[in-house]
Amino acid sequence: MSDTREDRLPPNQVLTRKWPVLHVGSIPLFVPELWSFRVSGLVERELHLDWPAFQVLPMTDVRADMHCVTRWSRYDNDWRGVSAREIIRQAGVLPEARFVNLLCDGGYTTSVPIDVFSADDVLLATTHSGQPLTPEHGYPLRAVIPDRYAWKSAKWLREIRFEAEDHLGFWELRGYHNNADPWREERFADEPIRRGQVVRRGQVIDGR
Ligand SMILES: Nc1nc2c(c(=O)[nH]1)N[C@H]1C(S)=C(S)[C@@H](COP(=O)(O)O)O[C@H]1N2
Ligand SMILES: [Mo]
Repeated sequence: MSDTREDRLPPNQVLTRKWPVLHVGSIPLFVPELWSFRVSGLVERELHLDWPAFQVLPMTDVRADMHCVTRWSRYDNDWRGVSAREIIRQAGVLPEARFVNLLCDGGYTTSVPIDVFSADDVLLATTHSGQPLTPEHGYPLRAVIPDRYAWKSAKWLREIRFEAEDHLGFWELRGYHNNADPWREERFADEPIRRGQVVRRGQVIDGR
């Protein structure tokens, strides 16, 4: 796609050719011997992989645009990693699973409904532009969810949990929109959601 295609830039975004680094907290130290990746929750088979085991999973290439809610967009990011569909298949995700909760080194969390996670361009990425991710961009592993604002693309990913319930993540608990569709400009929640609230299918069902 060409950079000049008007329908490629979501509303009120600005194109950047640089690659900004954005996160809360500090970059976690990667210690290969201690690193593990877990797939848990409503699955037939929990996956528990060390770094060598993760790297031999089947890998897929995805070229995708990236849209941060702070209004920068970056086109044509070439990612390589394990597709979300491959994870779903290997773990045997159960039909009761409705949400995917993403947990990172350092405590950052976010979540998406399973249909968003199941899109064919969702990856657990290990490389960008043919090179291993740099530490500031998520080395060794990050989520890439191109159809949502980039705060859903969790860096330093360590676990994904398939669950019936949604657990609001770091930014979602701080007033950001839980759905985060850049084309609909879902930047902020109409009503901030409080810690402890339970949300199912986007509806608050328990307002403790
Ligand atoms: N673990 C973790 N992942 C994170 C964040 C974070 O604070 N912690 N920030 C998110 C936000 S707001 C954005 S815009 C992207 C930025 O990714 P980049 O630094 O590779 O550009 O990472 C997302 N993933
Ligand atoms: Mo962001």
